[in-house]
Amino acid sequence: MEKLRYKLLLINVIDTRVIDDGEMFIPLHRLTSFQPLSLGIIAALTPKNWDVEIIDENFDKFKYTEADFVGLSSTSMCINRAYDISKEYIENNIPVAIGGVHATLFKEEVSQHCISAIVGEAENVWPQIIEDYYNNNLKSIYEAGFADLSKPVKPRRDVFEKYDYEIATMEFTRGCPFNCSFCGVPIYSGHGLRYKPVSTIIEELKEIKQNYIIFKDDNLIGRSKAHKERTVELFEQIIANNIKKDFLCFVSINIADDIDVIKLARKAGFVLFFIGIETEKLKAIQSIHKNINENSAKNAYKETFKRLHKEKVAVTAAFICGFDTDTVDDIHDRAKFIMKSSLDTFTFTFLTPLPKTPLHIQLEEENRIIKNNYPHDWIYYNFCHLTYKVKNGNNKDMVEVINYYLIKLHTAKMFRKKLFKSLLNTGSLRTTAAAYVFNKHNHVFLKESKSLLFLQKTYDFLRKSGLIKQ
Ligand code: B12
Ligand code: SF4
Repeated sequence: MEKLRYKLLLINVIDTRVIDDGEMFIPLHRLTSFQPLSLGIIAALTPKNWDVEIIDENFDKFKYTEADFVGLSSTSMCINRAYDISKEYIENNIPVAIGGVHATLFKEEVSQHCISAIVGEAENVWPQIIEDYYNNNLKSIYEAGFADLSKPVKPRRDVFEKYDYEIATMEFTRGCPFNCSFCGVPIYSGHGLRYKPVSTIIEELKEIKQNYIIFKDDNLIGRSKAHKERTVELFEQIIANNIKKDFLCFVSINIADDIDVIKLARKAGFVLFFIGIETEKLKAIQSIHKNINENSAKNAYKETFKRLHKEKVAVTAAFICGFDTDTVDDIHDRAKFIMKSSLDTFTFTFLTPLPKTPLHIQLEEENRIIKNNYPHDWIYYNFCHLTYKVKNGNNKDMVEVINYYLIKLHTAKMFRKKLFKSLLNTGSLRTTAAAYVFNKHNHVFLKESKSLLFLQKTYDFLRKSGLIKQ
């Protein structure tokens, strides 16, 4: 007899194994883990006679849980753990589907470790997968392609209630029109920008209870005038609908070109922009085809940071180490730049030739990839390892200097100094608090800092009592 109710288990797979001496990988701090939207979307696509449970490994280590069907979402660096989890279920005759970046890039590899590998976006295939499950006819590979975001699936946010996410996740677009050689986004999410209707975003925003919301879009501002107009419409509608939240988002540096757009963004509640600065050296920027940064880099990004700060917007600047133009001295310079510059928070990681990117293809052609025992070696592609042979000097010196600064830059003292500067530069407690929240997971020593925790509690109190508005 057919069952009346089924159980679907969806897992956001995070591999936090420590692998080498060089390992500096920090799992996301549970308070800054963002809701995994993919799982909310799959839950929404699942028929009502299914109970859906999620496990987010940023919070909970996976323990075997009974289910009728299991869906795993994984990046490349976590895929070995996804294979281990999948094996456990398949041994118990429970079918497993794996989707996400890695399955999209390596369907043949992934399909050997599960029942169904999903290439692309769940919206197009999940209802069919459920049908095939009922008919015991699951295919080994599903080619889903890109979803039509003009008819978006509203993620089921009730499944996130299991965890206390401090930051809710939203998405307006998918894809990125730029071509940075180290980045997988144009390959994986597409080179054009696909948009959800602004009205859907507003509807979703009205239902979110968290104060902090991150737009997970790869690049919320895009490149062209038409892109800018869509983003401006989003800002305007947030204001018109009187939505009072603190927003964080990822943007390219051209957001700072237009002061009116910055003003509008801040009025809508966008208090922090995460920008791929990558390096302060012009020649390195040119080597990775990040042309959009060239002008701003010429004056060490000073003007850009100043414009944003003047409008009370904080900057999280992402830095990368190990470009072909980089020497050990360049890494010293990069770290000094981070310490001195007015940027509010930062990330500092190893250049990682993500699979199928132009950078990976180039290094493979030059026979310089050293972590290539796949699938095992995908675990090294977590931005904490050198997976290729550096061009200048040797890997040992490069790893040593990067690790040295990883520790030196991530101290409570540095964090306090940056926060103090944020307050001074932006004159806004609200903006400074957002910078604090976003970067918490980046600072392992933070837990030791009682003064910072005291400040956060005080700020939360002031915000809740309505004393902080700007
Ligand atoms: C937001 C984001 C983050 C957030 C975390 C979000 C979260 N809660 O997981 C933050 C900023 C913390 C982050 C961190 C990192 N990230 Co990140 N991140 C993203 C980003 C921009 C969006 C992901 C997202 O939410 N998409 C929205 C949802 C709806 O789409 P989706 O997840 O792709 O899911 C769809 C399909 O893939 C599919 N699908 C997914 N899973 C499943 C499962 C099943 C069963 C099925 C059927 C379908 C399916 O259907 C979904 C709906 O359409 C992507 C870029 C991108 N364009 O995807 C990078 C990306 C995933 N990140 C990446 C990386 C490398 C990292 C870091 C290592 C970076 C770093 N320097 O430290 C860390 C690792 C953190 C960790 N511990 O895992 C890479 C991964 C590359 C790879 N080959 O694996 C990406 C692709 C960016 C890039 N540069 O290429 N990231
Ligand atoms: S601008 Fe950002 S998301 Fe777009 S290709 Fe470059 S690094 Fe990737």
